[in-house]
Amino acid sequence: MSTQTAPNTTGALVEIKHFINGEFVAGSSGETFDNICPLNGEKLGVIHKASKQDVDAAVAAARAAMDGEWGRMPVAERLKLLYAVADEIDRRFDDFLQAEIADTGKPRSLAAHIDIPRGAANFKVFADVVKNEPTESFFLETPDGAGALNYAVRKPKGVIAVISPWNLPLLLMTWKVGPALACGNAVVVKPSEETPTTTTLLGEVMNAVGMPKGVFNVVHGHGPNAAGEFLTQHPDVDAITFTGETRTGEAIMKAAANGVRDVSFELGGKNPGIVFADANFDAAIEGTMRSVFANCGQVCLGTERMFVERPIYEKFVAELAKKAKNLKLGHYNDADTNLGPLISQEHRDKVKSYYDLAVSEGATVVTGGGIPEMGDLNGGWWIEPTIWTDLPDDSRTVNEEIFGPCCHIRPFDTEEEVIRIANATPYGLAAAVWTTDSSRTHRVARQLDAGIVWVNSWFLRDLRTAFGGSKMSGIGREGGVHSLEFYTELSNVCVKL
Ligand code: NAD
Ligand code: 6OD
Repeated sequence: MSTQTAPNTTGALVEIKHFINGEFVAGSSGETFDNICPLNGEKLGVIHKASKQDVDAAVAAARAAMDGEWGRMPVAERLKLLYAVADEIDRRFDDFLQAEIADTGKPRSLAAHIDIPRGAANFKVFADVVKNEPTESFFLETPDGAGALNYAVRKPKGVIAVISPWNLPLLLMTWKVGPALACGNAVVVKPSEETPTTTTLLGEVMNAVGMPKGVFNVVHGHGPNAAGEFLTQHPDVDAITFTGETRTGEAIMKAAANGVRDVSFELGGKNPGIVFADANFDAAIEGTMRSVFANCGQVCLGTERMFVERPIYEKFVAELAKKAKNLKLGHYNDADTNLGPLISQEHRDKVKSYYDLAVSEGATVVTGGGIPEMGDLNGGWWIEPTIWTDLPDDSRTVNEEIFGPCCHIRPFDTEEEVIRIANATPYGLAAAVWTTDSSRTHRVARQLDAGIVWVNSWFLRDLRTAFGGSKMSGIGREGGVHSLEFYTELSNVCVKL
């Protein structure tokens, strides 16, 4: 077996090791598990499992980096390293692309337009944010009448644990590592056990640009009673940033309570898409095709609950179904592939169980609902794009996050009604509203319980804006200066004059 960390372009099996203190190292226990390609179920290689001892070594390396050269490095020099990381990801674009599509099965065109460019942008944008951070100071009369100069110093928090999911592996991991490093922290990353390769490749990038040892570390393995839990429970981790399921967030929050560590959580969603009769119909259909089916529905911001105003309801259902039936499932290298497989057998079983549940809850299956025949690719985790109607508001299918290429479409009659049902969920991540009435835009958007409301678009991102969820969809906001709030500690200095 090849011990390379580079992606599987030759058909050779790849051994994914931990990256600790600037070196690729095998796990101390010698235990590994298989990395499987979701496209066809073939083995891509093996992944080392981190023991407690491996996690200790990674955290110790990060702490040493904070106490050493990295902790003392002038900001301008630190930011130069981040720009170099972005450039090196761009230079190795094809390696990252191949690694990401092999781990996830997603279409090459999707990863080439979204995942990999964002991997580089996440370093560049947050270096820019730190470079342009305004400085402020206040000269005030204090309450006792004496003058004082107050100013605040932003300091890195220290060692940050980054726990990331499998749906947009490089994008979501660098979305946290970029600002963490820009602010001067050191990180230990635990990528999803399903998608370890691009995070590992980033270790090669760090070495290539001369990043000091220990600033970026990676440990591999599963969550409970494994690498994820060893990391979040580690007493020398100062803060934890996590993207993943709400249930996992609850477990990590308990771990973070030991030692009162700060958390930033981006969790699950069951997001509404709302289409008013005055919307640009074609744009709403096009946008909904993306918000329901992009990445095979494995996007936390996806709109699994669609609400369409009654005058255009029948036409909308028919047109969306027509387009969904035309989606091409296939190999990531085929230029006309729209949808890849789901990430794993376990996830396919979960999504399929919701397809079956929908039927037992009384759904009309407008299209899909099954497992497609994929010929040579039958060993992969395929599922049909699916649309339901006629489910009751309290059915599990329309209340629980499925994370697959599916949606339920329900008609509505009034603005008040749709706002009420859209908000009737324990989640509060995102919403998409389609209307050409500008007053309605603002009236509806501000009443929706969501961290992000897109109007006449979906997943249109400006990385300087606040991103995060309310209710059970998360804690905190990241993006632009909001990331600085989490990745730094503000210390106020008060000088009596
Ligand atoms: P997951 O919660 O199963 O796993 C995410 C990560 O947490 C993985 O690295 C996993 O190994 C680790 N983990 C699991 N249990 C752990 C534990 N007890 N302690 C420490 N680490 C643990 O999520 P997933 O299945 O990888 O991702 C899909 C979920 O992520 C969906 O619910 C989706 O909505 C959510 N998500 C949210 C956002 C957002 O921005 N809000 C973005 C992407 C995905
Ligand atoms: O674009 C982002 O920064 C982001 N965090 C996207 C999340 C997508 C969820 O699947």
